Amino acid sequence: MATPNQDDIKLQLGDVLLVTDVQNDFLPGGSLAVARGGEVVPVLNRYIDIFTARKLPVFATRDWHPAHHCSFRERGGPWPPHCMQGTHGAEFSSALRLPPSAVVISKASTPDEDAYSSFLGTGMDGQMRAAGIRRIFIGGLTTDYCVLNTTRDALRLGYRVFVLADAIRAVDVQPGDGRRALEEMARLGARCITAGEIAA
Ligand code: VGL
Ligand code: ZN
Repeated sequence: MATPNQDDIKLQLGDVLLVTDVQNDFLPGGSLAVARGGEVVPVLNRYIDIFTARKLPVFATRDWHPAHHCSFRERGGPWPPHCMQGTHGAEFSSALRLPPSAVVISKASTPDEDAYSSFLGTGMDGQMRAAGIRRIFIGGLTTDYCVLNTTRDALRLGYRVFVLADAIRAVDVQPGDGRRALEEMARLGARCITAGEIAA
């Protein structure tokens, strides 16, 4: 059998779905709610169905801060308190249908360091390599922080990255941040796709 082409959008062994930070605090009603963040949930559920039907792995990341994390305003950081370990705000959306086999990656859990990339200090690269993963299909929250920084690191580490354009939303602290993040990811070599392209 011929080696599958790394750029072929057709799912293949070595592909992973990376569901990023679909946590209550980033969703409507949460302390750092992302505009229209809830819209990613049904779309991600569709991707989850596609990947699990093909027996491909699903990883799910969560922002997992201790109380008084350095990224919080009380410590001079940019954000309101959010995604504190063990709180309702840090839980995955109950509408997200993660499979029981999903590998959960917790990030930014050190009090004095922030981490927007899911690779930073999590061991995710090692876990993905051990699982034979070569291509990452990334969606979730937020386009301009975790998705952007994780994509940058993934590309640097040699993975192929497909950004799920229909399953991401931006914080947009500055209007246009999400659009610029998408442009940067594309410039760095990520490919933007939508569910219709792989569901066929
Ligand atoms: C994130 C804002 C604050 C993210 C984390 O994971 O995208 N954004 N903390
Ligand atoms: Zn955070």
